[in-house]
Amino acid sequence: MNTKTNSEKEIKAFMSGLKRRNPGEKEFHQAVHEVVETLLPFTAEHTKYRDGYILERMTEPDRIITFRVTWEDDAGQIHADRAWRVQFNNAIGPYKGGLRFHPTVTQSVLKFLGFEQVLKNSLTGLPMGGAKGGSNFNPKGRSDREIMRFCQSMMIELHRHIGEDVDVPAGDINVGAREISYLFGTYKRLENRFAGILTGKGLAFGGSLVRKEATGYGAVYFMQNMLNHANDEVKGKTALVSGSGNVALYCMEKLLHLGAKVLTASDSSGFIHDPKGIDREKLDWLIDLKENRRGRISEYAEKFGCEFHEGKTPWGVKADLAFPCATQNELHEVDAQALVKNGCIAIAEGANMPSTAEAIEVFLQNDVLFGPAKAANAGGVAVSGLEQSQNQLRISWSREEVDDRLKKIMENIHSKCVQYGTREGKPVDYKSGANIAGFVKVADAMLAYGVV
Ligand code: NDP
Ligand code: 2IT
Repeated sequence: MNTKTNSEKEIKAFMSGLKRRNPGEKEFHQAVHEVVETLLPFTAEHTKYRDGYILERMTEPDRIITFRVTWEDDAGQIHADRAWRVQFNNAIGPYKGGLRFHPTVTQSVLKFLGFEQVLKNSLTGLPMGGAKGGSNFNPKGRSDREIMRFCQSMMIELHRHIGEDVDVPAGDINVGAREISYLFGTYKRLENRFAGILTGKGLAFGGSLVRKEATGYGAVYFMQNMLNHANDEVKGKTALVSGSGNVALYCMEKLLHLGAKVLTASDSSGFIHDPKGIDREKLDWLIDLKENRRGRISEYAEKFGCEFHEGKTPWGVKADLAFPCATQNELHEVDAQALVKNGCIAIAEGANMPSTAEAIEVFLQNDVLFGPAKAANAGGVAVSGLEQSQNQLRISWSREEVDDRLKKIMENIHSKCVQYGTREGKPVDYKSGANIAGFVKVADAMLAYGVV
């Protein structure tokens, strides 16, 4: 039997065990499958990891905390939502990862995100373990006071599970500056201590410059590294961006800084296509719309006279680069085929697991440079790590200092992917490179600890 068939059998056996232990958790299965596909062949060659049962141990979270969040809306109606914190792995540092508020949040979604976070955080080179949390609470249409009461109630339980040396949550979908502030204010009252137990904080109370921009900027820096490595550049390229939240907006900003033209933006209702490009003035308007007025993307089309495509994603538009920055599984096989057909040369994933497994296969088969989420969007958590360092030292670095560090971290992540993902006569396989490089550091720490 050849090696390929051998490893295919092993992958199948591994996945059937994982599915049996985690029934119905399809997002978690998807995230693990994408990783073991690369890692089982690798551990077959580096047998200390296989003999140490590392992959089996790494795909089982350290613990999952589930709790009820009870809160009262403005009309006096009581609600009971469900929340989780999945503390996945702290082999190389305290747990670290965001909190998501969205009706699609399930234990499976948080396990996929927590698992990815372990490898992503390892890639940053900073001492951070991986975790994820959140709630199926739907904040859409809720008043500030309702959001505040929800966050306060959530922290009443969460505070006993976090700490600067234990677990440091941050934002994710629908958890931004406003929510982090409410959560932090409640923690401070409950514990009577001022400490860096959350990142993404306001600048007045321990936040870091560039944290808000870091994920989007980082994704563009990663793209720049991929293109430079292939003797190309971002300047002069056209780009598709999906989403219009934290990651998407600052991805667009950095694309403008580097001289690219951004053609699209979206939200869950559809996408806008602006063939003239989203310039600085339009982006400022969009940032205000999304960060302050909490409006819908269709308003952009009305304001600037371009097309709004209801219920659609932007992947059918012709462009050189694509940045999926909204959510998981937002880019399917047919979308990948459309991108390839239209001459797209590179993808950097700003969101977590935005491309389906089939879509990734299309990119790799067609020699499109593919920057996977755990590498391309690691800039956000990396600057969270820098926020933690600043908090511990009780100092604040300048914007330039943080941005320089972010650039260097993204460069290092790119180099590690190249180290493990270089293929003879083909473009770098960033997917495999990121999986192996992220894995090795965590796995070595786990081996060193013995059987625990
Ligand atoms: P935001 O809440 O700021 O923005 C999310 C954007 O995606 C919104 O435009 C939202 O539209 C859209 N969106 C959300 N869910 C869906 C859906 N089911 N279908 C279509 N569109 C959707 O979140 P972030 O920008 O922070 O996060 C975006 C992605 O980036 C997520 O995958 C997140 O995990 C990832 N990420 C975030 C980091 C961070 O630092 N914030 C770091 C690394 C990764 P609408 O408003 O209509 O819901
Ligand atoms: O997915 C992610 O990396 C984040 N949401 C950011 C996590 C963090 O701790 O900053």
